[in-house]
Amino acid sequence: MKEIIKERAAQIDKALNEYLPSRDNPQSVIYDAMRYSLFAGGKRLRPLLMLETAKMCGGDENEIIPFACSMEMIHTYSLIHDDLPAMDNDDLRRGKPTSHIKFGEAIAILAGDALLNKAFEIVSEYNGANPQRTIKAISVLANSSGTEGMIGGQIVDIESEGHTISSDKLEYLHSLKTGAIIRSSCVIGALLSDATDEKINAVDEFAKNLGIAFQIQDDILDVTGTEDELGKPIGSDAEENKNTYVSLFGLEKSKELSALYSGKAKDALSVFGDKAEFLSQLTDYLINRKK
Ligand code: GRG
Repeated sequence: MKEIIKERAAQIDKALNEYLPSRDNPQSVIYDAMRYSLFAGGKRLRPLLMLETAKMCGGDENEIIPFACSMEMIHTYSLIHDDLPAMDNDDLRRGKPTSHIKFGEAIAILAGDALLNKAFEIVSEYNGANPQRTIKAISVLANSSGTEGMIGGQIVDIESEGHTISSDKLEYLHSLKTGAIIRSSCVIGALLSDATDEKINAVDEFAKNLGIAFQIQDDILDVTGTEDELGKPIGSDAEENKNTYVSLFGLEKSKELSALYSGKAKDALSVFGDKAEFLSQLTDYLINRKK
């Protein structure tokens, strides 16, 4: 498992490096800032999910590297902006000073914006075998990172700070903030592999539950992890009065919930038989992760 994760990360890193070289021009600092956050050591989980879903659906995962890179750029942009003083005001991310600490706020904002633009530039130039599916995949990418997806979840999160919300609202918040691009990573992998609607729906159900399980583990790690392991401060959720699975349900119940959702995720893969082995194992690996 760890070997495959490492190999996939190296494959993505190589492609990202080609898509985003340093440049010697008057605005060179923007490439430096984009690369700084992009290569700060993320797990490359979303590209991994996209590529492995494509493989499970019988597609050629190497064909969809551009989409996988775009997804990682969008994810990285969201982290840069999330760390800004106007949002979470964090100084450390992926074990390194956050973008605004290193480059200042203006460049950090622009680096996030530029990563988002670059992501859509890359996929709009994609020349896949099925143009209709490509357009659909671009629409899924845009939707999941926008107001009905990640940005929507971030809004609900910001507006929920400082008061306790219901468990339904917490699930709604996380299914958008964290879940939406995990879901679209998998759905795009299926779409671009010409999967049937039945298989796309199964993949969607898998990813929906995985996203929640992943977030619960993230909340657990914010309490039980170490700054060294996580590469970011721990206890920040409680400090910022954030609603989390741990604050709402406590640690033990959160662990049970994470097992429940990951079980549902794995069940959704049954239609794929043996081909689902890797994603099923990855689900267990992610809910037991330490970082
Ligand atoms: C600012 C538009 C905007 C959105 C911000 C995704 C997000 C919304 C904020 C990031 C903060 C956070 C803790 C989100 C929960 C999702 C999550 C666990 C992100 C971290 O993903 P990993 O663990 O990170 O895959 P790496 O660094 O490994 O890529």
